[in-house]
Amino acid sequence: MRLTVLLTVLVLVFVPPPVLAHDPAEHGSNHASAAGVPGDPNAPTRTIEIAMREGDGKMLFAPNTIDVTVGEQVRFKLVNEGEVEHEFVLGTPQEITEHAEMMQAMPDMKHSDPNAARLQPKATSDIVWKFTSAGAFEFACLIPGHREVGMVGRVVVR
Ligand SMILES: [Cu+2]
Repeated sequence: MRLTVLLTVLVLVFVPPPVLAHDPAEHGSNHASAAGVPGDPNAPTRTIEIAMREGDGKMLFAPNTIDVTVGEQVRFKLVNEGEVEHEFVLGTPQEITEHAEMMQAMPDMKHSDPNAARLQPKATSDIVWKFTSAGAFEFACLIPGHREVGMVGRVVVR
């Protein structure tokens, strides 16, 4: 009896379920984030518009604080209202810091990750993201100098 259960468990663990073959995450970058998973465009989602702006020596996201519940999917509707290029990168504070260091070394690095977008002035872009665990996450513009003058926001998931 125990052996049968064990064998069943082994089969379940080692046979890849074919339904997962079309998981959207597999088509994107493998640069996953602990902040969650790429969203499903066909699933229910809450839209949050976030403007990118600069002026008076500051650069910012508006709003820059967002509250989300665990398991919720969010469509970030990004609008660059500024005069210069900006980006939006979502992740844990540690991921953002590591990414920022990489950007200092390679300022022209382009992102194709599902948790990031780069916008020319007046451009718009959407990121659909599902927050799967509780915690405090960040979104930031990692173009060198931008985060340092305020271009960072916070997502609290609970
Ligand atoms: Cu920026």
